[in-house]
Amino acid sequence: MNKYLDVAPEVQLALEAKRPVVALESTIISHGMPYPRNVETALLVEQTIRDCGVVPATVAVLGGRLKAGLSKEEIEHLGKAGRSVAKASRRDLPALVARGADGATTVTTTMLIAHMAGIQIFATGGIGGVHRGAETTMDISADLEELAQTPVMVVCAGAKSILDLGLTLEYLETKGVPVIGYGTDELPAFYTRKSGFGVDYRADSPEELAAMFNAQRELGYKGGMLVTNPIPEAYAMDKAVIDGAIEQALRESVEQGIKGKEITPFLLARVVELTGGESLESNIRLVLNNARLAAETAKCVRA
Ligand code: PSU
Ligand code: MN
Repeated sequence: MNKYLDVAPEVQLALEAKRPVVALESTIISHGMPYPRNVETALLVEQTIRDCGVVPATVAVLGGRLKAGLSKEEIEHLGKAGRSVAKASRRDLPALVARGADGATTVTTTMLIAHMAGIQIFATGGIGGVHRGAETTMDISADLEELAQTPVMVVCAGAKSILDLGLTLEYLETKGVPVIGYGTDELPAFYTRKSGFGVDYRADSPEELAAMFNAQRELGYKGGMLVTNPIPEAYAMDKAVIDGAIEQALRESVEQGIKGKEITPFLLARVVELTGGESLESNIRLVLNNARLAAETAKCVRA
């Protein structure tokens, strides 16, 4: 066990008994949604996982400790702190740990800490990827590198078109990360069910997803697997509405000179504002949908 890691007792008991656990990230709480919906959603996601008979482990850095499994109070603290909490990617952990500081974990650091704790499955909303214009900015999310080197299954709703989805898929292919569509041959685009880009493989049940992941582990791969689960039809957004909001948010980010780690949180928040909160409802629904799929899959994955 890493000396900086604290695994919550409930999570530790489940892991020791080889019962299923699903990890959850905390940047989605602090930087991905406004308070208090972020806290309500984080708790509802945990409850959804429990209702499937699986133990949730929300991940964060608190007082310099890497936490796998948070209390309600700790989730409330991160939700209230919002964007004032550090967004913690791989390069941030050494300083946060050394300083005893707090950090909200991205997909990258949630995978990293989940793996340290022995958790194999992680559910979230969307992942980071290759940004539009990356051929000049070199803005490529560390999430893709983590998928290349850490053996955790990430269940998401695809990627938002704030990213270049085609280049994101190319990057994942180069890194040898399998991209699986759940019940679809097409990469979902987060708010909408289709992107126009194909996935590598399709799986139609949690058992099938787990079989692919078990095989990947037993082949000795070091990297992870990306499962893309389309938003339920009833909550999908109108493509023209969401595309318009994303285009405007991207224009404003350029005009305002937003850079580095601020770009993704800026775009996420602007898209919510520009759609008058409609995108927030979709976002919550798709996260719950991913939590359910991750929990059902975790039950079939070999411990
Ligand atoms: N994309 C989303 N929602 C999110 C994020 C990305 O649709 O909440 C968050 C995740 O925590 C992800 C991080 O890991 O942003 C990626 O940030 P960056 O692009 O700076 O790597
Ligand atoms: Mn970036």
